[in-house]
Amino acid sequence: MRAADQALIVIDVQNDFCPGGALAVAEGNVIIPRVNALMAEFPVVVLTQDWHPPTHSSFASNHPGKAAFDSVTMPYGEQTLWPDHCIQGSNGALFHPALRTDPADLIIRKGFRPAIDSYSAFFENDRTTPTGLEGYLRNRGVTGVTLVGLATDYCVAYSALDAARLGFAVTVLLGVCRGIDLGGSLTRMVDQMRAAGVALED
Ligand code: VGL
Ligand code: ZN
Repeated sequence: MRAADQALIVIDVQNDFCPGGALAVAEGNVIIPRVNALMAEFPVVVLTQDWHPPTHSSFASNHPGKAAFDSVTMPYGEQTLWPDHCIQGSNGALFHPALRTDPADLIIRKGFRPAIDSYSAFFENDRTTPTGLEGYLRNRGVTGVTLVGLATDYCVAYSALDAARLGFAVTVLLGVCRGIDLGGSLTRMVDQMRAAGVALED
């Protein structure tokens, strides 16, 4: 068991990000056995769940004339548009059936406000609206976080960068993540994580 101040944060291991899902990440399901094994090693375990209303502004379907993977300018900056995914209450929003959820102490949902997307588990895409996760971790005495899950270059990377900015010691286990890689985003975000002092391991 890791030290009492170490948390595992499992990002978005949901049906829609696994093969066959609406925003499938190649091999997204392959990481699940390692995620399950890791949960037994950490005294604090958090799962995140992307959780959008059907009217969500990150969906291309809500922007007439736009297609999935186009981008638009929102009040908070550039926003990539996605296929409809992780709609609240849908099968696609459920955790993958092979993911063990019993070991989780907390499940944090994000992306539920129609007007703003939330890649990070800590802040929405304006980088200022908190999800509450920081307070939870601090109240539990957590100083170090290890991140795994989907997708490496979006929700995992944004979460890791925010955690580093907040002063947590951050490790990302790249072998227990899979990426979307849109226009070179995987290399770009891995470089950003390294530059921010995130420990990158397998
Ligand atoms: C994610 C794009 C849109 C992710 C979530 O989990 O990385 N990516 N919503
Ligand atoms: Zn999403």
